[in-house]
Amino acid sequence: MLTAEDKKLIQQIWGKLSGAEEEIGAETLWRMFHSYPPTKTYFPHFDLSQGSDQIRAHGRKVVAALSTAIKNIDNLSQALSELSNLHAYNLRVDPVNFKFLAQCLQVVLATRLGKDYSPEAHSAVDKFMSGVASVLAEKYR
Ligand code: ZNH
Repeated sequence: MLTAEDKKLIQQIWGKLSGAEEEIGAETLWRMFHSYPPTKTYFPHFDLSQGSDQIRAHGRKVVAALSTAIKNIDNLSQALSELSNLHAYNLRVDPVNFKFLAQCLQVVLATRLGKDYSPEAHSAVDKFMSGVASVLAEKYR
């Protein structure tokens, strides 16, 4: 699925984000809530205003989980197994939403990185996020 070149690009892109994880996560979530309002229904207990403490904290967690996934890119199922349980059994997030989050992350990365976000990097991140989404969705029945 991911080529060696894809993996390299993902690592490079991620390297450029270090220090900005919380901001990127928060921006991604905020975009998701506004571009795809039904996603808000999973967060009735959150203050969803832009830059709220809860959005920032959750954004940080989501990006940290993606960083873990990148470190274990050849073994996503195992690396994300607990998160997969959480999303399938506890949170029951409809898997369609994983695509929305991935979309919003792409937009945030493109806006921040500009030219550095080459079509090749876009494609690599797209494949990576699809891989993460399939793992997060693999326990659904
Ligand atoms: Zn999720 C949670 C990740 C998607 C919804 N998440 C969570 C967490 C993490 C994550 C890390 C935390 C956990 C703990 O704390 O332990 N996610 C993630 C990722 C992804 C996701 C990586 C992709 C890629 N989610 C998602 C979506 C949704 C969600 C799409 C919907 C829309 N999550 C969620 C919720 C929660 C979570 C609701 C819980 C929150 C709180 O805090 O409450």
